[in-house]
Amino acid sequence: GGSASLSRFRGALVAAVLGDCVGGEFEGAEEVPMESVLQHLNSLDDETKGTGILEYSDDTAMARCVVQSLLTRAGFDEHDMARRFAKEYSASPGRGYGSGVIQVLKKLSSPQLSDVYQPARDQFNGRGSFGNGGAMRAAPFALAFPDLADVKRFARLGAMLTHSCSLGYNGAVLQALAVHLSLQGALDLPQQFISRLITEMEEVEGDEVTRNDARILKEAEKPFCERLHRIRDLMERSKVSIEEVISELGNGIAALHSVPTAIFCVVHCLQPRECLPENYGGLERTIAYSLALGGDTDTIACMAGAIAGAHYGVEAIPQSWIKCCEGAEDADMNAKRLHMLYHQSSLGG
Ligand code: F2R
Ligand code: MG
Ligand code: MG
Repeated sequence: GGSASLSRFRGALVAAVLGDCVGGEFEGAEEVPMESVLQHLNSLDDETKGTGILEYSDDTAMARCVVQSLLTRAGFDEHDMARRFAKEYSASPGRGYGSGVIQVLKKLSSPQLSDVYQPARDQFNGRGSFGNGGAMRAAPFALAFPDLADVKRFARLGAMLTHSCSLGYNGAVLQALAVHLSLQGALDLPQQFISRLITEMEEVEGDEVTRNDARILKEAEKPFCERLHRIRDLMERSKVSIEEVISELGNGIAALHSVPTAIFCVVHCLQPRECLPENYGGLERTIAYSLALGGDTDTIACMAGAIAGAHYGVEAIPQSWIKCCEGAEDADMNAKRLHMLYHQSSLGG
């Protein structure tokens, strides 16, 4: 489809859910042979194997709250979004949430709470979380707001409801920016796509708070920019092993060790790769490659899925995969609603 087409919206939201559902199988695994990944994905095609429904985890549970809040309020409302996170957690606490964020979600359910950002600020002795929980649910901000400045502003605020460390919320901004650019067709020129992300993140990471957090955590002055430069270096190499990707970019639960990794998975899989089946299209390659990295596979595949889905569109997703994943059909319906909201806003509403 063309720039910001309905197919791209549906692709982004549905492929994010698929990444979460199929990635759950390997979350936390240190090594994941590609053979095991392909076996898992092939079993989704084979109705006789009766894989059953793959359940979504916290990644999708929270993204659904973001979507519902943005649609119901026709924009960002921090109180409404916080209330939805708390309600969702109390209804389904077993979705595999991060061990720290649970405290925030419990506090957010208190009717006495006036500042909805305070529980997140109290995390980790006041340092705030740098986990990828803000980034894993950031894609819907790119699907609700056509304006780049809005995407940055609201992805940041939405993440800050649980993640007050700049290395957490800036990861959410980067993920939302990647989906925003991909929706516009920017992945047709992958080098320029990364350069644009660097330009935007130079500004995002240019503040005193980021510099301070980076210094305390012994990271580069602009940590996400530095990782984007590493992606550019990896893209220039003719061969890159999975071990090198893990050592350069990471596969962990921190936003810094997973958002750039998800972006790399997408750009790396724009072309056919030796380690992946020839009959796979780009979206299937991206999901398979994300799982083969091991570590935080549900979240990396979810974030890579959103960016790749926005590029390839919903037609690139195998129907058999959609049928196996809890919440995929809901995501498809919600993508249509977000598409309407986005195009209403771009008319100046
Ligand atoms: N939690 C998981 N997976 C682990 C086990 C799940 C398993 N399926 C099960 O059911 O047992 N996955 C989900 O968590 C990630 C998102 O986490 P989020 O929302 O960022 O949580 P949190 O607790 O804020 O941060 C995660 C961990 O990072 C470390 N951390 C964060 N900030 C820190 C800081 N300032 N100082 C020290 N450590 C910090 C802590 O270990 C946190 O617990 C996704 O993968 C999602 O799928
Ligand atoms: Mg999860
Ligand atoms: Mg995860």
